[in-house]
Amino acid sequence: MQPEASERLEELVSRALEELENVKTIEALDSLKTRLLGRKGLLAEAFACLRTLPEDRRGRFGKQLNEAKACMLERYEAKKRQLETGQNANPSSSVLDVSLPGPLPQAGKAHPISQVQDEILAIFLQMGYSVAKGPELEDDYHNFEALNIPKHHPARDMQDTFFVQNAEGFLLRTHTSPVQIRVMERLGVPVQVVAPGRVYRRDFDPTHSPMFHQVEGLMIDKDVSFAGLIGTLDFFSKRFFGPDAAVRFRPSYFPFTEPSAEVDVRCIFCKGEGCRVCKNSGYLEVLGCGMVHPAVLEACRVDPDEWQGFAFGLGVERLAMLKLGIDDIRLFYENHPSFLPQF
Ligand code: 2NL
Repeated sequence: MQPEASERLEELVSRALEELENVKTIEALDSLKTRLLGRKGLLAEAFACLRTLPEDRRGRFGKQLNEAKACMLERYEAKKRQLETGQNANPSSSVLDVSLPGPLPQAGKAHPISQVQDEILAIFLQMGYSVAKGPELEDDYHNFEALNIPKHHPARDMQDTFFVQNAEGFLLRTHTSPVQIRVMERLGVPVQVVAPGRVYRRDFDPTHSPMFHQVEGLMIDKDVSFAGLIGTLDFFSKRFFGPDAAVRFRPSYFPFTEPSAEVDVRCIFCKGEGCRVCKNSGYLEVLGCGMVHPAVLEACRVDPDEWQGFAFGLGVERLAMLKLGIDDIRLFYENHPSFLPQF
């Protein structure tokens, strides 16, 4: 008889449990299982000892063997579940499953103003326009003088300007028209461009921001007419607001165009019935336009007897607010994480 059989079994179980605990892969776990619990495994050897024991001790040792087997099997099953669900990073916890996908990082996308600006540009690109860019820091000549707005002309008060301190004659552009002046200076005519970008005016309330975005368009060629302007902006409005959009031209004044017009689109909210957004007029003012003033052509060394053209300017924020149903321009600049993903 072996008095130490029971102690040896205890040692076997404790080593086995330790090995089961430390095993890292399902393959290793299964080969460990064979070594411990297989037909020729360590436990089977211990069972074989049973016959060598005196009869009066077999019962107790047999019970101990069965408990050892159950204990190892239970640890084996638990470890197997753990490895299969990838819980090995924290073996003491069966609650944490590190293989579960975490919260997805929020994907970035274009700002709603960029989205609307791109949408506007895409419509004009389809009509054959090219995109032109230019500096936001401009000089008095390109922002005003060349656009038929001489010094001390009251039209300069129409758009309160940010002047650059200690840099006489420099300012933040109040519109993107100077970009088109530069295009005509550099490339001459004919020309068909849209100029998107930031512009700056001293104005701040729920519908005005000191910085906003404009898209201006310019088409100069021989035989360009007001009819072409109407057709262009009607096409644009229907593409942008939908096929039901109807435009209306009202006489207006800009120093750089003659004749000038303001373009309204039939209210997209009430379909012209009259509502809060259109202040019961049934129409929404969306852009300004006109035939390019001969003085502007002359400033760019273009002969107005030979060439004519039209130009238009629209505010991206204004169109975005109408299209997206937003009533406060400041929402675009606060970049609140609950505002941006809605678009
Ligand atoms: C408005 C009105 C307008 C233009 C912009 C333009 C540019 C050149 C020559 C002549 Cl280079 N005109 N631009 C013309 C008419 C209106 O904008 O209310 N924009 C928000």
